[in-house]
Formats: sequence, C-alpha cells, structure tokens
Amino acid sequence: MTNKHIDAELHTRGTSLYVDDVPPPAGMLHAAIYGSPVAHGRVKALHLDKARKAPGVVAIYTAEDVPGENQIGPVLPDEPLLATDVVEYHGHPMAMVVAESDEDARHALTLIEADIEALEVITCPRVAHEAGHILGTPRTFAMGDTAAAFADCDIVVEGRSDVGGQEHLYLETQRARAVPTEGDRLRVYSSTQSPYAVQKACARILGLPTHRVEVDVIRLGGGFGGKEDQATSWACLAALAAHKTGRPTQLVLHRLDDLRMTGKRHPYSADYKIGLSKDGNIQAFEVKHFQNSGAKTDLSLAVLERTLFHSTNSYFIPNVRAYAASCRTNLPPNTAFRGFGGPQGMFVIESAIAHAAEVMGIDRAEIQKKNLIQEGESFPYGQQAERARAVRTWEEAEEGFEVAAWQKDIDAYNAKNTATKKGLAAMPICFGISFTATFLNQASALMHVYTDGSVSLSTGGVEMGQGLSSKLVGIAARALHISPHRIKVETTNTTRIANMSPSAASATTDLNGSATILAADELLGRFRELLARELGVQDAENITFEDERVYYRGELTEWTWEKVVSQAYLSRVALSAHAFFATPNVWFDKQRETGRPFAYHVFGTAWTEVTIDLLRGTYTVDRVRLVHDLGRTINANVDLGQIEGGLAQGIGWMTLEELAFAEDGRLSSFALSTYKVPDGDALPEDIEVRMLEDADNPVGPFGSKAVGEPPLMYGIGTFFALRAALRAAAPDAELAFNAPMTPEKVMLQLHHQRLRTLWEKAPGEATAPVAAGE
Ligand code: MTE
Ligand code: LUZ
Ligand code: MOS
Repeated sequence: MTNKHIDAELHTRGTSLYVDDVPPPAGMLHAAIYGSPVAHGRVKALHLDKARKAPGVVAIYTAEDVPGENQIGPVLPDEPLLATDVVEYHGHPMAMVVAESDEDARHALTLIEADIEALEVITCPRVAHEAGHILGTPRTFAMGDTAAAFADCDIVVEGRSDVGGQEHLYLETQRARAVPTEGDRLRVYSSTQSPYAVQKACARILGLPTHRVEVDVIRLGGGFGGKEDQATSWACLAALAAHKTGRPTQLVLHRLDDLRMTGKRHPYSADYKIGLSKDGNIQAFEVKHFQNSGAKTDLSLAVLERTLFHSTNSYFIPNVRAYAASCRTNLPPNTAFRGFGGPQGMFVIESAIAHAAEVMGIDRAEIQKKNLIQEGESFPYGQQAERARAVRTWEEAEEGFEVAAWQKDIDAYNAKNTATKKGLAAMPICFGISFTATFLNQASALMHVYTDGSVSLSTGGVEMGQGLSSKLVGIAARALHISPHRIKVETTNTTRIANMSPSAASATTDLNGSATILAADELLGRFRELLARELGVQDAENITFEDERVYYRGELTEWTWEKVVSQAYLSRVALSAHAFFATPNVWFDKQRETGRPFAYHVFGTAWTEVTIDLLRGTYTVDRVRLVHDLGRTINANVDLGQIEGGLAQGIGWMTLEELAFAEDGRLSSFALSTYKVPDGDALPEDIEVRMLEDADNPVGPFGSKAVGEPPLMYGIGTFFALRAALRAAAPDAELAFNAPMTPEKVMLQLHHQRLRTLWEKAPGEATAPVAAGE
C-alpha cells in the first residue's frame, strides 16, 4: 500500500488545483465586500452612488437584492447574508460590489460611505453574560453531588482561567466561484468543508429548490474548521452575483479581509473550583465556562456543548458540575476550530489541577496520573469509558521516555542555571469521536468500476490537506483487494453525493471510509455471484479475493480483477455501487444531558520540555514526546503529519498566537505582522511520536481511529511546561492561567513583583505594571 500523501507530488510541483487555479470562464466578474466600519451600530444610510459610477463596476448589491431569504444561520436563523438595519461586528458584510476586475471592485469599495449611529460595543464574554446577552440556553452537565463532596475534601481551590481565540490561517483564504449554467441553474466552486451547507444556503438565498445548485469542491488549502460553516456566506455572495448578472462571478477574500471579517476559535473565560483528598484524588470539580461567541450564533452552541463534553479531559471525577454559556459580543461570529471547544474545556481542568498541585506542594503529574479515567468509569455525560487507554498511553510515555530521569535532569539544570530555567509537563488527552449532533453521523460513497478495472470513488468527504483522499484510496484498495493505483478519488460534488455532513469532527475518514467499505462489499458480493456461476459452484461465500486475484476454497483460480470486471460488464452486472453508512449506537438526550454521544474516544499522553530566558522572557519549546492512540493506522505517514501538525497548531495557540481586539471591537492583530504564528524556530526541534501498538478499534474502518483534531490538545502541555519553568524561577510569583503565554506575559509575570517595587519607590516616573490576567 502506498503510504505517501496522495497530493504530495502535485503540491510540491504547484500543480494541484484550488478554486481560482481553474482557468476563469469567459466574462467572469469579480466581487468584493463592503464590511461595516464599526462593531455595532444602526445603519442610517449607505451611500453607493459614487461607487456605482466607478470604472468597471457592473452592480452593487445589498440585502434588498436578495431574491430569496436573506438568511445563512446554520443552526439558528439569526444571521443575514448582508446586514440590514443593524451591524453587529466590525467587518459585518453590508454590500457587495461586482466589477470587471478585482482591482475595480476593490477600488469601488473605497467610494462607499456608511452613515451609522454607533451603539454600545461589548467584547468581553463576562460582561455580555452579566448583561444577559446569551445565545441559546446555557447548559449544565452534572454528575454526583459537588456541594456534599467539597465539604469532605481536604483541599479545595478556586480560580479563574482564560484562554484566547485563534486565527485559522488556512493558506487559501475564503473564496468561491459561481457559474450560471442554463436557466436558473448554478454551479458553485467553493472552498468549503461543507458542500451541502453551501448548496442549501445558495438555494435559500436565491429562492430556488436545492437541486438547482450544484456545488463542487476539488480540495481546500486548509480549513481547520474555519470553512466548516463560514465558507457559506462567500459562496452565497458569489452565487447571488452570478444569478443577478447572469455572468460567472468569483469572490476571493484578500488576507486582511479574511482576518478581519471571519470568525475564529472561541476565546473563553472560566471560573473553577476543585476539591481533592490529601492523597491527590480529585473528588469534585465545578466550572463555569463563558464562551465569547461573537455576534451571531454560527456553530457556537455545538462548540459550547463540546466544551462541556471535554470539561474533565482524561480524568474520572465522581462529582462534577459544569455550566457553560454562549455569550454574545460584538466580534465576528466565532466558529469551529480544530478541537471545537474541547481544547478550551480541557485547559480549565488542567489549570485547576496545576493550581491544586501548587497549593498542595505535590507534582502536577501525580494528580494527573492518579485520576486518569479507567475502563467502565463514567464521563459526566453518562457515557462510560470503553477500551480506555488513558492509563496505557500515560504509562507507555512515562516508561518509554524515562520521565523520572528526564525530570531529574531538568531539576539539576534548574539548580545550576540562574539565567534560564526549564520546565517539563505532561498533557494527557481524551477526545470523543462523532458529531455531537447525532444526525450528522452519516455518509455515502459512490463507486464506479470501469471496464479496464480502474475505479472512481466519490464520497461526501472533503480533502483539506488532512489526507482524506490518501486514506480513502487505502481503504478502497484494501476493501476491493486491488492495487491503490487503480483508484481515483473524485471531487466532492453535491450531484454525486446528496445531503452530506460537513467534513469535520475528525470523523471524515471514519464515516466516508466506512461507506466506501460498504460500497466495495456490495460490488464484491455481485462479483462472487457472477464467479460462482462462471466456476459452476454453489458456495459463492467460499470465493475470496486477494491481490487482484480470485481464490476458491483457498485455491488460486485463473480469474484476475481485470478479468472479473470485464466479464461482469459482458454479463450485464452493475459495476457501480452506492452505499450509506450511519454510526451505530450513538445518541444523546439533551433534556437529561446524558447519553452516548461518541462512537469512541481517542487517548494519548505528551510530555513537553521548555526553556525560558529569565531576562528576556523568551523561550524555546525543546522537546515533545508523546504516545498516541491511532487504533490500527490506515496511512502512518498521513497520521504522523496530522499529529505533528496538530501539535504545532496547539503550541501556537498556547504560546504566540494572540488575538487582540480594541475596545471598539476592531481587530488590532489584523495582519501577520501583529498576529504571530509559530514558524520553524518556534516549534520543537525534537518531536517523538509513538503510536500505541496492538490498539484495535472495532468501530473504525479497518480498526483505525480518527486523528484530525486530538493532537492539537497536546499543545496545551506547552503552557504548563512554561508555567513549571516560571515556578522554578519564581516559586512565589502570582501566575495567571491566561493563555497564550506570550514572551511578553512571561516577562511581566516574572518581573511583576520587581517592577511593582520599583514603581512604588518612584511613583509618577513609571506606569504601574500589570500582570497578565489582571
Ligand atoms: N489538516 C490539514 N492539513 N488541513 C486542515 O484543514 N483540519 C483539521 C484536521 N486536520 C485540517 C487538518 C480539522 S479541524 C478537522 S475536523 C479534521 O482535519 C478534518 O478531517 P478528518 O475528519 O478527515 O480528520
Ligand atoms: N462540528 C460539528 C464539529 O458540527 N459537530 C461536532 O461535534 C464537531 N466536533 C468537532 C469538530 N467539528
Ligand atoms: Mo474541524 S473544527 O471539525 O473542522
């Protein structure tokens, strides 16, 4: 089986195609979006006349021009495609210029003026919560009796934990191209994780039945959740322009517009209370999560739910009370991002454990290890841990990486060095696999076999760099017992696969791979019947396939894959199969907040070593070593890429990537000069990944496990390694649980006390230093 990422050659040669690499159709127009210049206001007037007369401008459209419903909210109908009387975030789309060229369209934008009465801007989720600006209904997951348990605890600590958002920074910005075909039909090329969501929304906007819109996706230059749902509006806008003008129209967001107009990972603020026995057993945990949802519901309620699901990470805690609210603010609507609220939930319990360990004067890892969830123990939402591998990955990491000796080395280093300090931290992960909205756990595959034996495979899954196509080829080859070279994965297209779920929740391979296996089984079943007739035998079940050859009762026959296929054609046996898969045995009861939402969990444990420079506040992430549970891998190279890539993205989120919004709701970190993403230097030189061996997953395709999102959460370990290094330098300093831990925050926290003393000695000569989180 080939083990390369199937697009590797195309990518390295620069010949893989994205939306705007396909040569433009004749007469294609270009659209550009006028976004609100304020974060909250009542629209008095929008002056479009000057822009209308600008060179190259063909039309300018506003909400009034939407022929169907001006509504794109994916969960709740609270999001107009184009704003009407109010704008609720800076960059909120208000009007679309359609012109002969991108330059013309963007020039015309500068001639638009909006008359907007400013309204109060809220950017803080706690303030929004206080003011009752809550989306949907707050949720509470509960198990046991926390009040009673706290009364019995030896140690109870309380605190606050804050975690920032994150820019997706997919290389390919949001874009779509809409092409009118005939009559009122449209073909839309979109960079979306959810072709069906785009199809539905375009049809709704245009007032057409869904079948009039065909959506086609070749691949994405990254999605990371940012195109699970937020690709929709741009595709709808292109479709609106194409529909109105009758000409193909392309809309490509420039990077700065993409940064400013699209939602990101949700920042959260949380209050926690944790209670333990003297020996480090966690007895009770209470948490309140305040999600910064942004101005529209988008996917926030589903993200919030996953925060609750992962509020106790890999631990079993008998008494839990977790509250979470989606708090509406005047930021762009925040959205899906790798981990989907899970990482934010985990950050809080990890903060609480670190806090407790420091108060108790014991190792954080000791508490972590002692409380790992074991077989049969329940998560606070009622599901029991099955094939629980939290302990196994922990122990394999602890032993395999010789953590005790490693820690000793670090302690010795710290005893010797005064200008730099090291920290080491463990990060266990436990991530539930399945869409928490149970109905989304379905997928289809369409397999055609051509008479030369080559195979065309369509599924509802979207390739976004994660290696879906490579895995689907691997799965189809295995299921059909043929060479992977015979298989081609097609574009994702709504006319070949209907009603597809988004490619998200790490479940794309599981769902579409399982459907692929069913389609292959269907074809092989037909071939067996045909071969039984040809061989003149009754027991078709004793006909087997291997390596493109046919065996009967274990004996090689003269039949090969090519011969079977060609005979099937001549015998008029169907050479196409469509199959449908729905994940069995998953459900959730939202009334009782209990159920079995996940098909299974992914486990793993990472150890991270960092060094900080006490003078500069800068640091290096030296080493990350982890043991990860992949089940039985389908493509080890692709999986390793996902683990390392996820880890890198998690480290970025925890260290350098700091979204800054001004009080007026404007994104201050609006460019890559002010929003720092990790580069090669910021990532560990030494990453060691061990895949858990003999770790079957009976409910994944060929025993595999999903891999897309969970590794991101290993990055959380970096925050706690930095904290450990800070503690080594300043045992009594007040340290906040406030991520990302930028070098600036390291500096401020290290020198807070010293700076404050200086300031108190000479008031007026310096401004009071503020520690992170204050
Ligand atoms: N890897 C790459 N290269 N590009 C991406 O956009 N998205 C991540 C992850 N890995 C992403 C990626 C996210 S958010 C998810 S949900 C999964 O891939 C989606 O793909 P899967 O379901 O096939 O794992
Ligand atoms: N998207 C979604 C997701 O709609 N539901 C989920 O449960 C989910 N989980 C992770 C990432 N995206
Ligand atoms: Mo991933 S956040 O499910 O697109």
